[in-house]
Amino acid sequence: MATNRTFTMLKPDSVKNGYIGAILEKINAAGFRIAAMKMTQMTVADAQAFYAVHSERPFFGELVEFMSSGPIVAAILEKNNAVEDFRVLIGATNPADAAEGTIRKLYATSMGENAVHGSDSDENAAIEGAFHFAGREMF
Ligand code: DAT
Ligand code: MG
Repeated sequence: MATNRTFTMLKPDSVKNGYIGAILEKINAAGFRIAAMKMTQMTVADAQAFYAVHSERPFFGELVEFMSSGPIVAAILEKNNAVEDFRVLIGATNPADAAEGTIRKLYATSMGENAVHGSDSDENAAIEGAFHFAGREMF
């Protein structure tokens, strides 16, 4: 089911560096409606489960450690073509390769600490949103 929704996390580096407001401004300006939002912190077990698809990758341990290291802002965003348009707005995984003006180009520091998450499909957007939000927290 195509939902026109995507899921994002402003990662621990964004929160630590004081970029919550600036990143939300970019998200707003790009025309996304906030359908759910909260500040939360993943446990190691949460991060292992959220990123289970990457469990065999060499960077998995580092990823889990980083993503559970501090608070994040989790959100569900709504817009036509949300998944694809949000991936364009955030830019490439490695900020060194991210296009000018993208969130990762502006606010990320490295491949591992790359400021924001964006779902890669409608199916994963629904799974990831449900991982962080109860039904009564989605609007
Ligand atoms: P994306 O977040 O752009 O969807 P991904 O799903 O391939 O990228 O990887 C998930 C996260 O894992 C990514 O945001 C940062 C981290 N990561 C990916 N490749 C990495 C690498 N080669 N070294 C360190 N961290 C990496
Ligand atoms: Mg991904």
